[in-house]
Amino acid sequence: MKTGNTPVTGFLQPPIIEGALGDHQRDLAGLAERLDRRGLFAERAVEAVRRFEVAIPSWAFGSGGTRFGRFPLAGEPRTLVEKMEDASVVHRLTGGTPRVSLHIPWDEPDDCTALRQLASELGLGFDAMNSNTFQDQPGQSLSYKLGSFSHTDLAVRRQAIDHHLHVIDIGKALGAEAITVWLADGSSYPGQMSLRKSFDRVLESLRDVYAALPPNWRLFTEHKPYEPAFYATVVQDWGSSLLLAQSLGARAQCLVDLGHHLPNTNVELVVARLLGAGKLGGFHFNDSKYGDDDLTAGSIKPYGLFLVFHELVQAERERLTGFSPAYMIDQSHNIKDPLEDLLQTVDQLQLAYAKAQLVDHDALEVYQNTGDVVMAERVLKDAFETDARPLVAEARLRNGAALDPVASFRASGYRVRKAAERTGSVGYTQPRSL
Ligand code: LRH
Ligand code: MN
Repeated sequence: MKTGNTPVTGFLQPPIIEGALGDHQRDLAGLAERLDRRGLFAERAVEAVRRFEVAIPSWAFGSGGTRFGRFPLAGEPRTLVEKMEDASVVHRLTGGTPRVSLHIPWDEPDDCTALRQLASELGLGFDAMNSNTFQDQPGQSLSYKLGSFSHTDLAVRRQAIDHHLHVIDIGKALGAEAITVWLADGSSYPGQMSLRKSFDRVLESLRDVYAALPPNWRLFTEHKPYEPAFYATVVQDWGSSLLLAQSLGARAQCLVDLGHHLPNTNVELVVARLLGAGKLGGFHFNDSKYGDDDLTAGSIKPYGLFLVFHELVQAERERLTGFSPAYMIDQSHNIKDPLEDLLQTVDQLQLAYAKAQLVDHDALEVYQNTGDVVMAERVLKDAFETDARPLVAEARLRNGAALDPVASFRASGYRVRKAAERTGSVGYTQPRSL
């Protein structure tokens, strides 16, 4: 997580909504006075949100779709250049998304130098790269149908390793400093796959990728309980991911995709465990009701999202060793305008982070140490139930971004303009939501 305010440039001047500024200043003054009475500091929370940065996935600018269909949106980007244009709009309006996380080969650049140049003109950079051994590409010699790093055939594993080395090369050319490895590897029927040997083969293959990492790079392992494998996924849970990261070395860490947990899993506890092991590498933020639904962050379980950020803010305050999480979004937009969905998501992440800054940590420690359960819970609820939106709006304003990104986006007419400009079909394979 890079601190400091990345300058925001790009296409769009966030239109000021009539009267919004005055309302905002009154709301902020009222909140600051209330927080002051609770011995809390509005200013510190505003400055913390100003430094909060989250990366946008390159696969989330178009309308995703499910296996039951996709509903294209007029004006969705057709090329990687148009995706970067859209990424700069999200950064312009939120002030908090200075990097894009590319998925290869879905968004493989033809010319890395030109893309890097365009990105810097737009005030953007690149976050963790994403590999893809869960689909067979046209002309690929060996299939990943029965796995990639876990495949029993060394030639298939070799092909998958070479793909990761290729992704690292692209990332190096773009200035990225990490690679996220999510493997669809697994089985759908008992007996289909050796549960132990498949894991050993994954670790053996990852060692080759880890050995090829540039000195300043990190490797993130991403766990997922099921889909597309429906009986056993090789990297099924945080424990499997942690075993891999601990076996590989210091620059291997675990990435937590919030949607990759079975219903009722205590995700903030998973985060606390990985933090305690010094192995929390990053996040794929989203929300879900049932499975890996890739919904707008904070749309279903806002208190759960707050509790995750509570763990992160505590780690920040304690300057926990190895604490430098890569915050990224991973969503698929089936019914909302992808840009409005991303603007909502960034706003929800900024809000959860702001609320976590409002926890009275000293009081919480006292109540935890004295076993005062009710008061300890109330400390968290007081922060969560504080309407911290004026703090987030103020942070965006100070970053030159919009008080209300969705309202400004709509007022800008950007999508209407792009619908007129971006005629013709989408020029790249739009992933079905995964
Ligand atoms: C897998 C996943 C992974 C990405 C993909 C788009 O479900 O979360 O992080 O590669 O979605
Ligand atoms: Mn993910």
